[in-house]
Amino acid sequence: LDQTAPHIALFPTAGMGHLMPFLRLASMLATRNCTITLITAQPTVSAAESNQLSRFFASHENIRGLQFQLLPYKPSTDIDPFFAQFISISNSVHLLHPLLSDISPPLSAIITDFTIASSVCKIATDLSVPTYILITTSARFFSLMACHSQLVENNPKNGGDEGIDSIELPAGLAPMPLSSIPPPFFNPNHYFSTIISSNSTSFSKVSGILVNTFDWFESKTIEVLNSGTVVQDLAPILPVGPLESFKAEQAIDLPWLDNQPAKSVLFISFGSRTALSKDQLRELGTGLEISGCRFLWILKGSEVDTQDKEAIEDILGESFLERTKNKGLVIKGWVNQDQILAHPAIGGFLSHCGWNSVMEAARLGVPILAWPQHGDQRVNAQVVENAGLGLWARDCFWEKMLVNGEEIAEKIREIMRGENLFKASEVGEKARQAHGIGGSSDQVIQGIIETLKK
Ligand code: BUP
Repeated sequence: LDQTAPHIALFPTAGMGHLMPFLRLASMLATRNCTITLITAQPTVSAAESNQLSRFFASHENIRGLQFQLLPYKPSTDIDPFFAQFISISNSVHLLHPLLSDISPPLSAIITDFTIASSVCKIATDLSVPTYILITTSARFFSLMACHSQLVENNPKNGGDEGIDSIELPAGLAPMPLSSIPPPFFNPNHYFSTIISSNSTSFSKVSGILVNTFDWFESKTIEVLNSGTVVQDLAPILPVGPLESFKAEQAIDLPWLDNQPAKSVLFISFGSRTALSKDQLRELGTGLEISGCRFLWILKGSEVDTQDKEAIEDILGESFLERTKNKGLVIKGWVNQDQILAHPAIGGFLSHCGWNSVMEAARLGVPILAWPQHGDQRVNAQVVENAGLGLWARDCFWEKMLVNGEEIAEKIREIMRGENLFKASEVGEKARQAHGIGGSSDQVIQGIIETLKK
């Protein structure tokens, strides 16, 4: 046993988009001989989270779980259940102090999700333990969060500046199209905004800000953030991505996919928390049919999986399934996305651009057809396009309420026509270099471990 090996506690919050990168980081640090405690807030919001946690602990006997029972919390207004969980965890976090003060061996650091960073930072300071944040979105979206208070103060919408189409960001950061910024960002009373404002104060107090991205992919943004000119005393930005999947991420068993030609299938998923309207789902079905393209579609009917009860045929219609049975497969429920993206039959990914999905596609060199919906997704879609990983058809996949099947078909054909339009395989090569031995992200992770060795 390495006596100097650090003991690191990781504390994710709610939603698979926040949980997955924490599990991947925990697994990776454990393979590098760190002692790992994973704090899990109970109860979880979705079944996907509790199932994933069970699988993770079953396959990582060396990682300790610390179940953290939350105090009851009833939000006064109707809010997103995942946001409610962020607040509930923050409200309960003081109860963590006694659980962590006695832990053995003593903690070397806590890595927390951004959404609870301020409260965790307070506890960690009391325990004399350094805090790190793991950011689960792009460095580009992080730069917006870092400048949140300045941007809200100078809110161009408040000033009535009609016609403004992009806003200036501080010191060397590229201007941001106003339409890419989610409207709740500018509303100081909205939970989206209060979660950012109450936690961004910790950016100057923590020892480092890990981001699931890699130098090559977002080099300019990372460089500017680390130049010290954006926010005073901003902790160092530490790109550690793309985080790799761990061995027990449920194997896929899809004989249909195994029988499809190489790079012929479009994979479709809008992530774990985004459900398109029923009308839009049907138009997407029409688009797939018109395109004639093979597809594997993970269908999601409601925001939280435990409420997702409707059968596939009730959403898309029996006749659609019958007509497309030789071309495509529609699945409801959890599948291992990372393994699907790694399958040789997959040639493109129609994605909402949740950041984990983007990093998985980057690591596996799969071109993305971006159809962002809300939150950070439009900013992420722009990063995808700038890096050459894919296409964001703004005019089509955005401006209108309902995108019709004809338009969707055209974009699907465009992305599936071939990699020569994009440089997805080059991106994959750069991503593999970054997390391979001696690569930029590998060096950052090794540097953090060395710093934490006693
Ligand atoms: Br759905 C689904 N299987 O069936 P994102 C998702 N995932 O492995 P989101 C599966 O969950 P936020 C499924 O590979 C990714 O690691 C997927 O995270 C995995 O989007 C993660 O892509 C989903 O960031 O989260 O769920 O919308 O809103 O937090 O970005």
